Amino acid sequence: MQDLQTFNTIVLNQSGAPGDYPRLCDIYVSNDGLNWGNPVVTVSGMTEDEMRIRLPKVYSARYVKITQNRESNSGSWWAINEFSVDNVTYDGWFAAASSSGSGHNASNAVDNDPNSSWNSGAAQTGNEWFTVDLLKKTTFNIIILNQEGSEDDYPREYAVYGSEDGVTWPTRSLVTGNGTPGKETRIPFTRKWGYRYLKIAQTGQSEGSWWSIYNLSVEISTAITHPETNPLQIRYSEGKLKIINALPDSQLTIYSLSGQTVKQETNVTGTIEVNLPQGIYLVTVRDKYRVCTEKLIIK
Ligand SMILES: [Ca+2]
Repeated sequence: MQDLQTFNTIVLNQSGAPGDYPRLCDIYVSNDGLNWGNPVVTVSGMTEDEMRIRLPKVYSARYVKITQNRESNSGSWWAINEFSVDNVTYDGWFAAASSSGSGHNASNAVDNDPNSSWNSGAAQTGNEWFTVDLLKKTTFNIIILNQEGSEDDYPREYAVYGSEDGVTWPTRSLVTGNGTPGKETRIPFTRKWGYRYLKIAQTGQSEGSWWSIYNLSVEISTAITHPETNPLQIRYSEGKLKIINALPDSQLTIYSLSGQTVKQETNVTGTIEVNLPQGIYLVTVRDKYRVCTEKLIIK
């Protein structure tokens, strides 16, 4: 660009050939045009007149390189009518990902639109990551990954990292766990953390499922103060089950030894009367975060 430019957005105008958008591209910036380092962002294109590509932060650089990394199914070329950079003020969070499916950029997971989504564009191998810039240091004790439109695309295993600058990430994670099939994966923490930058690494494998996020949010939830220090417990005495530390919406199921459900109740807290014939049963109580199973012997 001949001189140093300050920018956080790259604009690719392709209005002359909207179908000739880059299917998947890596963007690099450099001060000398020789040393490029790692891509600052990876995005997938769409048929549109102009692609505005948001970078993870404001860069001061003279050189920009864009590599196009995916074959077009329709035999399209790649066209740019006009290239420019811009430095604009953003309100929303910034998100980036290790890869993106066509039309499913990382920004779709932080746009507050329940219908738009990011996905990894490929089956989970354990090497995916998703980063979010919350724009300021933010306190949270739960991360919620909404995956409502693709309920099987939950992260099989995850590790969450926090960073002060979005560049240096600690080797030690804040938490690890398994995602949940269904509408959302809730990632609870045993204490409150404050970070501006978050990274969720997907460390499990799935043969068929991609990883999708429709909406990512962080919250402080008073309902989950330290689930690990207040473990879910089940006790039985004289015809009554006592459920300890259950959260609202928890569900109790009693199974016979052959696996049949003999009793089911929702919103269990406190004490529950059990009127079952003599025998051995399994009792399970589950809430949003935990499952507790105990053997129940009725004499
Ligand atoms: Ca969305």
